[in-house]
Amino acid sequence: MSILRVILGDQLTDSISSLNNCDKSEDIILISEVIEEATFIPHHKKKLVFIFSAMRHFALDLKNDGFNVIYNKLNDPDNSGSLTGEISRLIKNQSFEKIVITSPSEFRVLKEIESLGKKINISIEILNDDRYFVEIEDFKQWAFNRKQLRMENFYRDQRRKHSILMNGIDPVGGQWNFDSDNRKPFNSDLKIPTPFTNFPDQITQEVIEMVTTCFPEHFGEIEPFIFAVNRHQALQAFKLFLEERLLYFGDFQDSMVQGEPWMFHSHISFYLNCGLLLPKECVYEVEKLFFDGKAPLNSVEGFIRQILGWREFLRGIYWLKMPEYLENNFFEASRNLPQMYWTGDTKMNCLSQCVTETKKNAYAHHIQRLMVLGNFALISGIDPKQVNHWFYVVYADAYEWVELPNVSGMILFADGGLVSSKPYASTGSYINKMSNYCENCDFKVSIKNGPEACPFNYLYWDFLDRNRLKLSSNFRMSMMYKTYDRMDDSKKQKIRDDTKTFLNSIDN
Ligand code: FAD
Ligand code: DLZ
Ligand code: SF4
Repeated sequence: MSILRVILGDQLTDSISSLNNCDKSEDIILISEVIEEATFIPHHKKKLVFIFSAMRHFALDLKNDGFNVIYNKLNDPDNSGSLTGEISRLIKNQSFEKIVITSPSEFRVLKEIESLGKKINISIEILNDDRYFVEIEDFKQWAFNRKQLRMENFYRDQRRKHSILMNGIDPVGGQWNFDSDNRKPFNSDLKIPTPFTNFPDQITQEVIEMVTTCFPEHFGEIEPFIFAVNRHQALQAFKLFLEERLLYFGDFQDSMVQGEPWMFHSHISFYLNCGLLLPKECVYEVEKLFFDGKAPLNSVEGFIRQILGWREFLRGIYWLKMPEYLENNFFEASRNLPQMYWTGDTKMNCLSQCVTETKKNAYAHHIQRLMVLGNFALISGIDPKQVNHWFYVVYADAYEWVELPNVSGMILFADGGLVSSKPYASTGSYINKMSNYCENCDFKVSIKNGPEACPFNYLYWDFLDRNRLKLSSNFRMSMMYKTYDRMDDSKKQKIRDDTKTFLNSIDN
């Protein structure tokens, strides 16, 4: 009897474990577009176009390769609307020996599949997702009995284990981490290359029409749609990064430039997260370029750390701590997310730029997410659930397993320090150092108080003051508390007053 092999929208690779030993003459592959996955979180329109188009292209590639694929489109009249509904619909009419699926990347979907398994008479085999460097069980063992879970220790262990950028037992270049070389402010003489651009083919155009009709209320702009939508194109996009951007990736990793959303980043997170690219191939390719003398170590190490280090570490944290991780709110923050996160309508130029670019591209690079959008949400005390919702909605690379630990762990410190040793909070001076946003802002980054002052400047100190009980024992914060304590009372009062006035103004 044949096996039913289910492939989800973020498992779009023919090396996915659910296709292992697939009998092309017997087995059936099921891929389904469903309204539930598109709306349980109202994804950015561009993300919807990307996922549905990539799913359709992948199904076509499998068919051309001789697999038996059943592809259910979103607007098929019999579509049940949910992933488990589509599996149930098929097994009603056809007998299978068993169902095989690679473990879903999100807790919610895993639980749905497990609960379907309890209701039906066919067994469901849930296989490990072996696209990652680290299996979930191995992460749990690594974490077991450790006092602190730190990315840097995890990353070094993975470098040793997989022998990546190693010289025997030592890291290549004598250092594990070249971050101190990777904080150069942008040099305006440099030309930033144009991003990989793929024009929509007929399949993508049909999807664009469908998304425009079915999801008019969703956030974001569809056009221009330039993403790769199949493996071949995603490999081209990655190659372009290696040829044109990797050289400066490290140097300008933390820079932000007005009107330059793509900088020297790779723009491959969408492809990695849905399966069009594989993390291992990207890491090994970049490592090879270093050993061949074709790429500098600070760029290569920085890039590899993001994937082998941060990406794998945060996935481990997600599976270690779900579902409780959803409830974290260390600072008991409760402010509503201001409307400007949706509209970009604010006099704060840095925020306005980052939101506007996010709306247009379904992308913002890391430092925009961390030090502008994240930093503001942290220091103004916005409810973590609302911040998570926003970050989940707006980016084409957003999946809960990677979005949630970045937001609740890295930016909001809502997990009380599981992911970060201290909150990534800063005044406007960091944004001014790493960007040219302040040159075009109505606020003045050099002014600390009053209506002209950069809001980050007082919000930062008010955040420290408000959360003294929770933060002052953190030795990495002690310098900042000493600085605050040296301020006279009238200065402290100004900080409180400015914060109150400003936050009231954005609430209204
Ligand atoms: P590059 O800068 O070129 O980095 C290369 C790759 O490293 C990325 O493609 C990505 O796969 C990986 N990477 C880098 N940083 C991280 C990180 N912190 N966590 C996990 N992987 C990382 N990344 C997502 O893939 N999905 C998300 O939903 C997401 N949400 C985020 C939310 C916040 C608040 C923050 C601060 C970061 C978030 N990130 C997320 C991480 C990071 O910002 C994006 O992976 C990166 O901006 C994607 O662009 P890129 O491909 O050009 O990355
Ligand atoms: C993101 C997404 C969207 C928008 N739509 C679908 C879909 O219709 N069918 C599907 O199989 N997957 C979709 N996905 C990706 C899933 O949300 C993703 O596979 C789960 O989040 C993994 O747990
Ligand atoms: Fe942002 Fe402040 Fe600079 Fe304006 S002055 S761009 S609000 S950091």
